[in-house]
Amino acid sequence: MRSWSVPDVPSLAEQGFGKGPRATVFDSSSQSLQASDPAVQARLYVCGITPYDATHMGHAATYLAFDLLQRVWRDRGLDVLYTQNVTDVDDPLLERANATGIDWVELAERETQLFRDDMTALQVIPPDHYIGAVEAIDLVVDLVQRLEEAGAVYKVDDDLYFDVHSDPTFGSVSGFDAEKMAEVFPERGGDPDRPGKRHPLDCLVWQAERPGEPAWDTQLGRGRPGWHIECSSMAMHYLGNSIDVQGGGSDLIFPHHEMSASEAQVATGERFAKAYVHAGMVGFEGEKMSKSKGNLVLFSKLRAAGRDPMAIRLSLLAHHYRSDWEWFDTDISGGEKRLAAWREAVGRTAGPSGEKLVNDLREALADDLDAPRALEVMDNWATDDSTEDESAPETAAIAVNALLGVKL
Ligand code: 5CA
Ligand code: ZN
Repeated sequence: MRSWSVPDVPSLAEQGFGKGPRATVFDSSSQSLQASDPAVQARLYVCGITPYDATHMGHAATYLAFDLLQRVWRDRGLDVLYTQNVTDVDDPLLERANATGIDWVELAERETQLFRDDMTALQVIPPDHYIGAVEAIDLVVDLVQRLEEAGAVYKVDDDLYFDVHSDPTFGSVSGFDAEKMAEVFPERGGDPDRPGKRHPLDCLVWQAERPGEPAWDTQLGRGRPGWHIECSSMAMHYLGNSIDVQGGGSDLIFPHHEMSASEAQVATGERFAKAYVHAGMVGFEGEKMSKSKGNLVLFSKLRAAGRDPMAIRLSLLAHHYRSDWEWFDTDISGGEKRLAAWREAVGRTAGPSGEKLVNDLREALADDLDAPRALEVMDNWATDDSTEDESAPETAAIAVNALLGVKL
C-alpha cells in the first residue's frame, strides 16, 4: 500500500562533517548492547499498527525510536531498507468494525490514512515497503507451505498451527521461562487451552473461515492469516532471510516476536534478526496506553488543538526509548518551551562550536539512541552565549533536523 511522504533529511557528511559513529542498540534476546553496523545496507522491520484507533502517544514514541535508528544509520553512510506492516485484518479490528457498524475495510483505510498523516507531521521517515496483511496473503500461504514441508505445521479442525518446538531456539528472543510464557500467551491473543493442539504455546498460522468474517480462497483452504506469520512472511520477502533489526514495542517480545522469529528460522535455517529492539510502554492515567483499554491520548487530537508536531516530537524524545513512562498532559509544554528556545538559538548570528555540537549529538544517539542526552546537549548549546562560531546556528539547525528529526 501507499507509504507516506519522505521528510527532508539533510546530510551532515555533505556539510563537511564526515560519517557518524556506528550505532549500538539494546538487543532483548541477548539482554545486551550490540553494535548494529552492517557493511552497506541496514535492513529493518518494525511492526506496524492494527488500524482501528490510530495514533496514540505510545505508537508515536515507538515509531520515533526506530526513526532515530534510521537517522543514525543514514548518518553513518548506510543505505536503509525498511519494511513495516499494517495488521489490516485481525480479531480486534473486526470486533471494532462490528461494534461500530463500520465496514472493516473502511475502518482500516481510515485509520491507516490518519496514521500516515500523523507520521508525516511527525517527520518520521517512511518504510520502503508499507504492506497490509490483506496484500500479503500469498506470502503467508507460501511460508505456511514451507513450514508444512518442514513438518512444523499441523491441523486442528480446519485451522493450521505452527509447532513452536520445531525451532530448537524457541524462547531465545524473549528469554521468558515456561511459567512466564504460559502467563503472557493468553493475554496476547494466544489460545493455550484449545483441544487438539500439540503444545499449549503453538500458534495459529492460518484460520479457516468463520461465519461473517473475511476470508480468502487459497491452497490452504478458505480463511485468513494468523498474526505472527504476517510479519515473518513480509520480513522474509521484502528484506531477506536475516535482517539487522526486528523492532516494535516491548508488548510484542512474547509471543509475537518469539513466534515470528521461530517461523522464519524453521523455514530458512538462519537466525531471523541480529537484534530484537523494543521500545518501552507509554502509559496514561496509571495504565499502559492501549486501544483495548481506551485510555488514549491521540496525536491527531493534539495536532487539532493547535500543538506544533515538532513540540510533540520533542516531548516524546525527552524519554529514552527503552524506558516505560507515563504521558501527562503537561508534557507538551516542556516540548513547546524547548522548541521555542532552540528556534531562538538557531536565529542568532553566532554560537558555540557547531562541530562539537554535531559530535556530541552523534555520540549520544549512537549510544543506544539516547535522545534525552541529545536534547540536553542541544539545550546546553542553546543556552551558551559564546559567539565563537558564526556558522554554528546553521549547523545546529541542520544537525537537529538530520539526527533528531526536528525542523527548527
Ligand atoms: N499490528 C501489531 C503489530 S504486528 C500491533 O501490535 N499493533 S498496535 O497498533 O497494537 O501497535 C503498534 C505498535 O505500537 C507496536 O509496535 C506496539 O508494540 C506499539 N505500542 C502499542 N501500544 C504502545 C504503548 N502504550 N507504548 C508504546 N508502544 C506501544
Ligand atoms: Zn508484527
